[in-house]
Amino acid sequence: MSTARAHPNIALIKYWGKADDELMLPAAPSVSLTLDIFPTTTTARLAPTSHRDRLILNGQEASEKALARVERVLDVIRDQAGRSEKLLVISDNEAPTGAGMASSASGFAALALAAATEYGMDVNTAQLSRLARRGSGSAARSVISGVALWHAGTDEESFAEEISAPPLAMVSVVLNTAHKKITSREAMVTTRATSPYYCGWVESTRDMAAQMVDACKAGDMQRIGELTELSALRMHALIMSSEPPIHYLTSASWRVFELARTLRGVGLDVYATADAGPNVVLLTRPELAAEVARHAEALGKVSIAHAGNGAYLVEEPESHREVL
Ligand code: 2P0
Repeated sequence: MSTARAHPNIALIKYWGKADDELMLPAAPSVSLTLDIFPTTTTARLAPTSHRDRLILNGQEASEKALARVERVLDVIRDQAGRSEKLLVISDNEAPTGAGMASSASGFAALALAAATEYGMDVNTAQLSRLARRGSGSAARSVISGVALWHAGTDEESFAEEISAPPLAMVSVVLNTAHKKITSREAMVTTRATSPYYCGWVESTRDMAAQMVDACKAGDMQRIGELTELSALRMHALIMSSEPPIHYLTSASWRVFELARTLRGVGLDVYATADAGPNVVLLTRPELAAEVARHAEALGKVSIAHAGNGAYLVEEPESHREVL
């Protein structure tokens, strides 16, 4: 059996829209920070006598929908490995429910490494990133440690790689809002099909990603922060311009964006970003994280994260051995 671990990532330059829905190719590059909190640990074991893969997620037999998504990725891996045996997959997420951290990025990054290893493949990080991408676009980035640039382009070209960056911290602010969730995948399709701003978004994201790489390499915290907030605001403006409109940010979210502006007003490097939901994440310097968290505590439940490792192999946990 083979066990791998991976962590969630938060995009500094957002991915929103695919160029190819089947190959999971993004319309534009994106840049993210892999975090050091809420890992997913996934064990894969060959099940040569089974006719179907099996998935146990957080101790429970997974839904047909979740299993089908995993099977699609495993089929790609089997094809490349020249293998046909099915797998038993056991996966556990440490993100508490409602933590506002989607587990698909860490989940598919850990799955790709565990499964490729179990099939005897010797994959480098670029290959692994391409495989993880087939499960969820953002998973391509969770394979990578620290700051990752995920390239757009062809199947071969579209993988994430590490880029040099200064130390960064993120303070996630989970807001207490009941919110009807439209999945990113569905919302991306609606946006692409209906927003008149979509082409502008894709073009400006190419430009922001290039600027972000330069700012990271130069260690320019202010520019990294400005671009991070700009990309998030442009993405949400784009999403709101879909027909029918899609709203992820709430008045509580905007209060956290306001807090970032207020703190910048007193000279602190604090910038806000948000994904496909109401929760907001504050990007800052590691030495400011505790202070930023104190300021944000009144607005939501805070957790502090720093740069984390990409996907790596670990010993299988006792709980997985019991299932096996
Ligand atoms: C991101 N998001 O760059 C953007 C910002 C959400 C908002 O990547 O369809 O779960 O599986 O490729 O990766 C979430 O979308 O979508 C995402 P699929 P995914 O982090």
